[in-house]
Amino acid sequence: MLQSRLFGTTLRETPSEAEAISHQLMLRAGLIRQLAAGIYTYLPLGRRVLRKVESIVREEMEAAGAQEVLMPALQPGDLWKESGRYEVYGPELMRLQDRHEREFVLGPTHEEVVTKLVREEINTYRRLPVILYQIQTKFRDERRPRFGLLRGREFLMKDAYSFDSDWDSLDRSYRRMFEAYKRIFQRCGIAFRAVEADAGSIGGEGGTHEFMALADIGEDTVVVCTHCDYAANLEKAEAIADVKEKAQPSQIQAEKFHTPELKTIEQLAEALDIPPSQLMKTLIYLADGELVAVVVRGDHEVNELKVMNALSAAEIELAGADAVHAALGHSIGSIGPIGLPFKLLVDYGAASMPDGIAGANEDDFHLRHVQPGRDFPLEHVGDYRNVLEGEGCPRCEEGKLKFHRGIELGHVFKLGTKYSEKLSANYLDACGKSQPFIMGCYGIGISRILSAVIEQHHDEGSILWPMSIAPYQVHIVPVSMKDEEQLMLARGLYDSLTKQGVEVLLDDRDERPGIKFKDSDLMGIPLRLIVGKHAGQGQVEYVVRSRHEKLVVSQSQAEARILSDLREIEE
Ligand code: 9G3
Repeated sequence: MLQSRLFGTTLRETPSEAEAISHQLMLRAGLIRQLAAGIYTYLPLGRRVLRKVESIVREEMEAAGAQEVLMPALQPGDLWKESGRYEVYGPELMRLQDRHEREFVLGPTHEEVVTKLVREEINTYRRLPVILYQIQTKFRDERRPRFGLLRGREFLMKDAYSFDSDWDSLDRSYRRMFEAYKRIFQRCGIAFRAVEADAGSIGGEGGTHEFMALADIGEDTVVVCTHCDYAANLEKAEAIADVKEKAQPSQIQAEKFHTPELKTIEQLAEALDIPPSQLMKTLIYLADGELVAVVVRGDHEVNELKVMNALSAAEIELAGADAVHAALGHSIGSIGPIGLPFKLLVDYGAASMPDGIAGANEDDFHLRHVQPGRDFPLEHVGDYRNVLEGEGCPRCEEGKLKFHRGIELGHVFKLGTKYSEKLSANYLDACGKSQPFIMGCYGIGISRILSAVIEQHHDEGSILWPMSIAPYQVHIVPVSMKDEEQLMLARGLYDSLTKQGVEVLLDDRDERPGIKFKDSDLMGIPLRLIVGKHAGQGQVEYVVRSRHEKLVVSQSQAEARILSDLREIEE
C-alpha cells in the first residue's frame, strides 16, 4: 500500500477529549474517528487490525467446534418481554419502533434471539451439544461512554452460546470455550488473567469467569494470589472465613459514652486515638425494598454484591438518612448492631472482634466493650466484605493477595436453564421426555481488544503492534523522495516483499524525515526499513520496533531477515 493513498491522516496533537493513552494513540495514528459519544468509525488502518483480531477469534472458535451464525441486531421487544428482561433493563437498552409502531430493541446481547433460534431448530438430544457464535455489533446506551473503544455505545462482540443436554456436557463446552479464550488472548499478544467472577445480571446457576487484560486504565480490580493461581474479580474475591476463637469473653458489660459530633469511623478513630480495626461499622441497606443491616470491622468495606447474593436480592442500595431515621429514630452516624428490628449480617471480621466500639443507636452516643454474640446475634455470619491487598489467600493460605487494575475482555457463563425455561426451549431426551436446554454463553469484546493491546504495548507517542494483529508487517520509509537511489531501492524492496506475500506500507509522501519517522512511530508497524544514506551501497537500516534493534543490511539480507522474523514473531 502507498501511504500517500492511505485514507486517514495522523494527528500532530493529542486530542484533549482523549484521556486513555490507547484512545489518544488510536485517534492520532488514524485508526478511528468519533461519530458521536461512544460511537466510532474504523479507518482503514484500524479496520485491518480489527479484521486480524476477528480472524484469530474465528480460527479458535471453529477449532473449538463452534459454528458461526449472524443474528439480527434488530430484535422484537416481545422476545424480551417473553424472557422478562424488557422491563429489567433501563435506558441502557436502546428501544425503537418500526413503521407499524411495533416495539424493537437494538441488541445489547443475544440470549433471547439464539434461544428462540435453537428452540425452532433442535428438538432431540441427538443433535446436542451445539455451540453457535457470531461476531456482531452490540448496542448499549452507556451513561458515560469513555476511553474510546473501551466503553462504547456501539461495539463489536463475539458472542457464543452453547446448548447441552446435561451439566457434564455443559462443563465440557465451557472448558472448550475457556481454553479457546486463553489461546485467543495469547495470540493477540495480551497479558491476561482468567478470574473467578460474579454472574451479575445475566444470572445462571454455574460458574463464571472473566478474562482480564492487566492495565492501569482498567476499571475492574483483579485480585491475584502471589503463591497459587487463585485469581478473582474484587467483587467475588473471598476473605478467609476465620471467626478466630475469641479470647476468654470478658465480663465487662457494654457501656455507653458521649460522642458529640463524631459521625464517621475516621472521626471516631481520631478522637478516641484508636485504629479503625477496633471499631464496628454498621451500614443499613434496602435489599429489594427491605431494610437489612451489615456490620463489618471499621477498616473493612462492605461488598454489596456479596450481600446481594447472600440475600438472593435483585437489587440493593444504601438506605438514605431519612429511611434510617424513619426506621430507627436517629441519624446514620450512630447506627450500631445492637437491638436492630431487622436482619443483621455480620462479617467474619466483625464476628471475630473480642471487644469493639459501636454506635449506640442513639444520637451522639457510642458503646464500648461490645461483644459479638453476647450483645448482638451471630445468626448470619459470613463473608460480606471486600478483601484487602496483602491479606492471606483463601485458597492456599500461604500466598498474599495482590491487586491489579484490569480491563474485562471476555466473560464466560454457565447459564443453565435460565433462558431455556423462560422461553420454553426444550428437546426430547433419550426417554422421550421434554427437557430444557442447558446453556452457556461466552463473550469477547472484539473492539475492546484493540484498546487493551495498545494499553499494554506502547511507547511514549507510539503504538507497538504485536505482529499477529499489526495493520501492516513492514513499513518502508525512504528518507528523501528526491533521491533517485533511495527511491529505486525502496520500490525494489516494496515490489519484492509484496510479491512474497508480505504486507508492506511504503511511505512515498514528500514529507520531512522527522514527520515520516513520527508517523511511523505512531502507526506502530513492527518492522521498519529506513532507506537513507546507505542506499548508495544498496543498504537499508533494519529496525525491529519491539526489540529497539537497528542494523544496516543489504536488500537481500533485509528480505531474508523479514521472512524469518515474520515466522518467529508469528509463533
Ligand atoms: C441488556 C443491556 C446490557 C447488558 C445486558 C442486557 C450485559 C446483558 C450480560 C451479558 C451476558 C453475556 C452473551 C455474551 C457474553 C456476555 N449488559 N449483559 O445481558 F439488555 Cl442494555 O451480555 N451475553
